Amino acid sequence: MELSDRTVFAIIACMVIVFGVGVGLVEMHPNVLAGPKGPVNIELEVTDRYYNSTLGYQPSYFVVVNGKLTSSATISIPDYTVINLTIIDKGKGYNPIMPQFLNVTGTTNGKMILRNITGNTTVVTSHVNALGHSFTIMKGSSVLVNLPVVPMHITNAKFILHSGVFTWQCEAECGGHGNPMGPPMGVTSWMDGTVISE
Ligand SMILES: [Cu+2]
Repeated sequence: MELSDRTVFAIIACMVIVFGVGVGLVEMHPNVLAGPKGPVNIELEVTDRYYNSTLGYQPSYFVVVNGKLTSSATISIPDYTVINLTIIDKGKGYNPIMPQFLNVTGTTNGKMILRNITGNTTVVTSHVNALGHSFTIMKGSSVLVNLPVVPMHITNAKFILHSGVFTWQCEAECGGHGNPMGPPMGVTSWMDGTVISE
């Protein structure tokens, strides 16, 4: 069987493309081919802290490091790694939110584990009926990960991020004193910040 010039050209072109994609993947990140690393545990806590004399105490996200509450302004996580995220909401208040943020988005199994803070109820779910806050990771205007955070509950879910600088924010109307879209909504290290995945 003789292959026509055109067929030979097509085969060579395919080989070049496959080789190029392979090199591209390896150069992009070794874990793309090797599979994600992890899991790496990240723990967040939502609890009240003093905002100012007008608003008094308001809910705020913290990163828990060795049992201590630290700033949530920048949350650094390893890329291409399974992140095992736990969020404990010590607040008691429920807040309005756009309905899509009642859903779990972007986790490895599309679900999260929701445990009562006292540990006596645990459910695996992709939706809640009401929440206090959301932990929402955005790339521009698109949602990468959304976790509904329920008062007096512990939220736990796994997700993987590619390399990049993203934003995190709470989408609930949790602003204080008759201004639900006001502070601490949109305030860095309270209900808003950066996620660096590298
Ligand atoms: Cu909030």
